[in-house]
Order: sequence, then C-alpha cells, then structure tokens
Amino acid sequence: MWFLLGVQDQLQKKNFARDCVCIFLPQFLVVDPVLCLGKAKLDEKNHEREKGRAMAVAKVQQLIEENALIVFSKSYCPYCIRAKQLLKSLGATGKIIELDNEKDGAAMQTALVEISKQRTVPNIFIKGKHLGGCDDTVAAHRNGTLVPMLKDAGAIMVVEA
Ligand SMILES: N[C@@H](CCC(=O)N[C@@H](CS)C(=O)NCC(=O)O)C(=O)O
Repeated sequence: MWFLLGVQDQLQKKNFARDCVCIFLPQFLVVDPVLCLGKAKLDEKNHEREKGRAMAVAKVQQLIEENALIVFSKSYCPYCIRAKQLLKSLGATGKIIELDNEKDGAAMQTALVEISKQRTVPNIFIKGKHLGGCDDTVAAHRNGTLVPMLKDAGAIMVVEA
C-alpha cells in the first residue's frame, strides 16, 4: 500500500527521505507506511545497539582506569588460568573479571576488541596500559619487565626494609 503525499518544501522532502521508505516524484512523494514503520523499528534497534556498545566501552574503560591490574578472563580458559597463576605467584593483586560469569560478558569482550584490538582472553592491563594475553605476560616475565611494571602500578606491595 503506497500513499501519495504532496511535498511542500525541500526540508520536508529531506526529513521524509531520512525517516521513511519513499519514492520522489517531481511534485509528490510516494510513501509506504508499512515499510516506514519497519525502518523506524530498525533505526530504534540500531540506536539501542549503539547505546549498549557505548555503555560497555565506558564500563570496561572505567574498570581499566580504576584498577592497577585487571585481568579479563574466562573461568574455563587454560591460558587465563596460566596467566592468573603466574601473577599470583609473583604476589600481584588485582581485579579479575570472569567474562563467562558476567551477564554483559559478551558486550564487554566486544568492547575489549575496540579498546585493545584483542578478542582473546586473558586480556590484561597494568596501570591502564594494555599488556596483552597469556603469552605476552609470560614473555614480559621472562624479559624481566613484568615485576617492575606491577610494582610501579602498585599491584605488588613493595616492603621497605
Ligand atoms: N595466545 C593467546 C591465546 C588465548 C586464547 O586462545 N584464548 C581463548 C580462550 S582459551 C579465547 O579467547 N578464545 C576466544 C573466546 O573465548 O572468545 C594468549 O596467550 O593469551
């Protein structure tokens, strides 16, 4: 079902083109209200999706900023277990988020891709800086940079003698 609408000015024409599925004739606009409704619903869905994405990015960014050491992990992931064990063995303390136990874990993981360009877990940050995954953590330990980084972040307590 199509409606034929008279279009008075260019602005009206522009707004219709943005909000509706329509065909322009020289003096008229042909509008399908069913398709218009479908497009409005799709626009709303995209808007909600974008809102959810932005919220997840903000949440993850805040977690990274607020914690000297943070490990985004999955409880069953062997690489995560290895990285957490290594950090624990060094006496490091920090926040661990098991994404598989969080209701917005999938959204957080997508946000992590945006923030760090890394999809896999573990995804580790020290003092707001992206360290990487398990391999990167092990490599940093082997080349002697991990402990100083953790100390500088305050994630390992330094006891003055
Ligand atoms: N080389 C990576 C391997 C990490 C990895 O493959 N993790 C798996 C879980 S065990 C993963 O994130 N898979 C994708 C997913 O769970 O979405 C590292 O050292 O961290």
